[in-house]
Amino acid sequence: MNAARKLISSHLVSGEMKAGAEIAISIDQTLTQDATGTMAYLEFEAMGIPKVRTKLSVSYVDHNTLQTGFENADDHRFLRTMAAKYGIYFSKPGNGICHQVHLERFTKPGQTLLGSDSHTPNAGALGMLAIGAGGLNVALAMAGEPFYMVMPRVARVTLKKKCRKGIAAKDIILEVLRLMTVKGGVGKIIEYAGEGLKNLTVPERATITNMGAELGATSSLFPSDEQTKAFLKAQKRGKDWIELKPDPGAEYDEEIVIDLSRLEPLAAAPSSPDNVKRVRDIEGTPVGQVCIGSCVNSSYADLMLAARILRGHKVHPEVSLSISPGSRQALRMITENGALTDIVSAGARVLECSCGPCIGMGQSPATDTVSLRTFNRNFPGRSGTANDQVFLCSPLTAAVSAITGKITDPRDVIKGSLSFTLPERFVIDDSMILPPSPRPSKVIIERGPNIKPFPVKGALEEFLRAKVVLKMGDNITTDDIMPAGAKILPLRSNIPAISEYVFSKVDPAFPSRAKASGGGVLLGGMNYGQGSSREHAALAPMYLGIKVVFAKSFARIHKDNLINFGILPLTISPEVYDSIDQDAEIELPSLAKEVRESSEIRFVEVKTGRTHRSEHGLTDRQREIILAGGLLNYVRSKKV
Ligand code: MIC
Ligand code: SF4
Repeated sequence: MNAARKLISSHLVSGEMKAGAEIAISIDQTLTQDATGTMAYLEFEAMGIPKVRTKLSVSYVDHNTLQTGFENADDHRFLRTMAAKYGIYFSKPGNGICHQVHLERFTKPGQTLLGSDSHTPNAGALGMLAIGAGGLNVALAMAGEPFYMVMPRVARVTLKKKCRKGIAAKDIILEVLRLMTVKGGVGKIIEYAGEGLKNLTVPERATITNMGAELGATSSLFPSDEQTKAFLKAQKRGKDWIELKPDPGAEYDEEIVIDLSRLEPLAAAPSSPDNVKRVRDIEGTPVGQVCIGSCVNSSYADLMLAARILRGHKVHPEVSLSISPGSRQALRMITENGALTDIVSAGARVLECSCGPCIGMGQSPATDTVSLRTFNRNFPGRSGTANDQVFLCSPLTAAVSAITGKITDPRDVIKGSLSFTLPERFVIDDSMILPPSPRPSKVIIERGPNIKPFPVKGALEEFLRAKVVLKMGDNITTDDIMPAGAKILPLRSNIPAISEYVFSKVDPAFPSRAKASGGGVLLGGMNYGQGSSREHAALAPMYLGIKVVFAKSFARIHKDNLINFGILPLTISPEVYDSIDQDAEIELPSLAKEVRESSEIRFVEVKTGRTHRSEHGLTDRQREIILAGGLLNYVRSKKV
């Protein structure tokens, strides 16, 4: 068995481990972050369970940390009291980004983790089966329910030899993205193997597993080996180590081989993480902003690399450089060893330990300027600036370019070796991680006026007549559907208010059109709903009356979120996609009956009278969820 199958088999609750079949696995740990967490905890609360039933659940505050009104602070207080009451650890705002802190303090090889954030597979760096999901799925896992998913195929990425000077882990995952594209990982776990592993430290591995989310992969995984042991020991968690490796001769569904010694510095050009170019081919492009941080590249190791490069230099006069450390541990360590002085002396703007610019919480770039970021996503407008030009690269490329003012190949600047070894002991201070209350019955949940109950849909319609309210192209992201940023994110606990921003970057009139036509259906291309796990991208359209999404194909997490909130995802052929226009009226004459009895759903275009076919591809369980009008209704009917 390969390592991924070992982890699945040791947690298998039901189903057959055959690629494509539905399986259920038990979940040991959960994590939530504030932007998805408030909904997840409202959903958990609605289940009426007194205490989480996982081995460990942690609630982080890292996204909505910019407090420009009462909303975010209210949410933080709600999350703190919920955690105290229900047996959950609470990581306070300022303690760091969920994935970085979880890696440092909680990730355990051999266990499973379900997180309400798409980059949860970051923890795969430590030999954990870590999966991103919608908040409702995480709420159910906290209630002790297994997690249902399609049994993934396992792809092996074999890393040969060793990276040369100036090449970083980010270049490895950008190479995988170049080879596989943003759709290439759908339905797969990416398992890393090969001699190249022995030189890759856990933080470097985390850069790679983190950005597996951009491949659309279910998860990414490294074996648990000597590097893992060393990292855990340095975090004073040596006893959490167990070995996890594939059996000799283990089988994989597909394989990619990468010769690390031939890698070049790479960057993802605007506006997709798979639009990968050699830095050599874009060097000289003037840069207005450089941002170092985000969960993919904000570890102590990343900050040290940036600090080594910046030491004794000044940031270019026309560049704004910002650094957001991934955790308070990383920040404290660079403070104590003086690296922060190098960063500050160079002229960097030091931000708090949070997601920050990665989710448009400040630092939006100036009009028509290039922003070079060490982040994982450069979807259009995600930075907060319309028509932005965001390039994604390694901390090495970012730091050298901040000095030169233009995209620069780090190999031309870095003299001598930058390598340093990870410390034998990280600074350990968990005082910003609050344990659950010893007297939960005494804890009162504090809810501000921004926290509104979540909407619930009724059972699936037997007959539907609806308008195609929006037709879209391929690779529509959940950032397109439900944008984030400093203005909209504070409304994550208030579905009626946030629904006014659905598709606001693509078509600002969408919410009013949807409401005027009494809801309707959506039409998307390939890989519809890639990116973030935000269930708001399903909940808010559901609130506006969207009943069905037709698309050529769907991204995994978003498809699950649509089903969870009773919106039917239907797959159509490219020909059918081409023949239907926006504003077309359609009828689904026997909707619920066909969902119940068949895998094919017919629909009629009212104007032409033409009948088309679509497939729902739902498992029996998903079929029942859709018929019930969503997962909460289904769970209630089953009295889980
Ligand atoms: C993101 O990177 O897009 C986010 C913000 O972390 C999301 C979660 C969210 O939308 O709250 C994710 O990756 O799932
Ligand atoms: Fe936060 Fe960005 Fe990571 Fe999402 S990708 S968790 S917004 S740092």
